[in-house]
Amino acid sequence: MAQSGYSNKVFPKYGEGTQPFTVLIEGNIGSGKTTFLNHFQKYKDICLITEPVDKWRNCAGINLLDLMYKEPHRWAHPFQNYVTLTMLQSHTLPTDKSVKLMERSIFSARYCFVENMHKNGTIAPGMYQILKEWYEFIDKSIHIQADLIVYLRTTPEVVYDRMMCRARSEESCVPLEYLQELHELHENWLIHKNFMSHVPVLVLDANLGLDAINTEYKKSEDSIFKASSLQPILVSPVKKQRLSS
Ligand code: TTP
Ligand code: MG
Repeated sequence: MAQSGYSNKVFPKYGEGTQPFTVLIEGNIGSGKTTFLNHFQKYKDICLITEPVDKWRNCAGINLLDLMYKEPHRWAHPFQNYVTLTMLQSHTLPTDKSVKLMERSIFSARYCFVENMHKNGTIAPGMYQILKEWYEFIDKSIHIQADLIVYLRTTPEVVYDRMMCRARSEESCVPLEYLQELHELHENWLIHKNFMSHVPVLVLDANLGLDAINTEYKKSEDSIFKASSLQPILVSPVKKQRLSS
């Protein structure tokens, strides 16, 4: 049966023209995405959006992240549905700032996590198909601003050690192989450019320890300010005190 109606008309996507220059911070689990974002707190005109992991750990009192790791065959699919919703909320969140910096995106959920769950059989073909159709529908109807991707590139062994040290309770069962699989998918996407090749990618060496990484962060600051034409203004010391109190 023919699809109804709209075939020749181009309708605007939801959220089109509402978002500022947007930088997506990507990289494996434990690569330092939150730390990277925190580095930009000192600037005035930047909207920082950390990942909605708190929502994933507390969805009306239910820890979906934990359930996903404990019973993946049952919970990975609803979990990824919720990730999609919460990421969309972040992508479309209104802001009057000139630049938005986001920890992850709907794209890493799709190209790395969901692909991996499909490949290793954690989600059944029907579940994968539902998520694919959601993504296709979103592509057509919702505007996702993406002007630059910062890839915090690591080796799986380094992030495995970090993940074990920070000891987020839900992740205690995550094996090194899982991080290796996710690493390959990040590499396919951001280095080999299998998807979204039109968005520029800035690659940083995120294996470095906290001291050395500051130089890498500085490099990225310059690139972000240049690409977005933002004149960086520091948050005043008084405000800074208020933020941290
Ligand atoms: P990350 O999104 O990698 O965030 P992080 O805070 O661990 O990273 P960083 O240290 O660099 O700040 O992962 C958060 C958790 O959510 C992790 O256990 C992996 C999981 N996750 C999924 O299972 N599916 C997804 O689609 C996403 C985005 C995360
Ligand atoms: Mg984080």
